[in-house]
Amino acid sequence: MTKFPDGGKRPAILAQKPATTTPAFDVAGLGMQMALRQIGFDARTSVPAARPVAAPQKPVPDRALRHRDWLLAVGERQRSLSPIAGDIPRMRDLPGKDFLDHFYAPGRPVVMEGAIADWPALSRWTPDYLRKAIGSAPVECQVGRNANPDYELHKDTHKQTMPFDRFMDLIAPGGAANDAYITAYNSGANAAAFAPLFADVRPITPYLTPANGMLWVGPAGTFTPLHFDLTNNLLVQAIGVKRLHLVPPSETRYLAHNRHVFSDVHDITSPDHLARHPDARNARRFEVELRPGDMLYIPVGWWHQVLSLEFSVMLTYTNFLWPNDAFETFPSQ
Ligand SMILES: O=C(O)CCC(=O)C(=O)O
Repeated sequence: MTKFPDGGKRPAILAQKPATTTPAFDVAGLGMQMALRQIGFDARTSVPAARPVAAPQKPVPDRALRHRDWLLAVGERQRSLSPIAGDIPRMRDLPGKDFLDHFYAPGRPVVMEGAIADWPALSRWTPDYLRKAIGSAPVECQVGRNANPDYELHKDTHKQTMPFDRFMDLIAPGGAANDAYITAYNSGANAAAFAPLFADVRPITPYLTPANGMLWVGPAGTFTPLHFDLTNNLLVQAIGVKRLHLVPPSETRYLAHNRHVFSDVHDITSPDHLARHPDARNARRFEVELRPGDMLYIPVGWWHQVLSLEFSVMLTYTNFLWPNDAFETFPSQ
């Protein structure tokens, strides 16, 4: 913890990469906070309602689009000057107010290390425990993904329902790898089967309203290709390690974005994919390892791809304390 001149305690920022020395947590600067106080602004009491997002009535001219891309590129380069604004920091004990001010509202990702260290799930959710708790209750999962390079775009065609213990047999070591995965997309159908597991989790009160998360269960080797979400998302890692690559929305022009929320560059780390989409080499990207107990905030519009390095159980949440309705105005055409 870093003690600040106003007596407030703020969490220390942790190094994203061991080689980088990171400064004490001075987000947005005390100077800015003092200036805001001088004009009577107190973030603790004033969280303004989100302004509506209006779609333009006429097509946006090419010139305006070129200016927009220029401005996005300049902004990203400017952010890269700062290890806080321009990186994905790893934090501990991040109060809700600091999360809102420095990450949720500005739309910057952050890892919150050890944020769910007190959840019984972390020690309990072994494959054996899950088999006992859920048994042969029917669960919906995504299956047959190996046969279709666009398994995420066509996710409806990969839905299948089977007893949970059969799913666990399917993904046992040496088994399905990326072929079978229980994802958030299946969570509506799986609420009853997974209900016993929610005795092992705790509410995340600084950031979320009370609601169950959406469960992702899969073996080492599941891969979710490069895409962005239409909501702000909180990824909460209970079991296993996942490796994510994130790309800021400002880099979209490099990512062959032709279909819905997906990039034609499925894997931005793959030499083959980069050879097919050489522009993607120019995109600024960040690697994040999410370990048991960690949470990652991914703001709406941030590209990400996710690889499970081990058997993994993760939850995702979108029920933030603050507005999260960007999907309502997404221009899908
Ligand atoms: O963990 C995964 O495989 C994908 C998670 C993800 O992309 C998401 O929640 O948007």
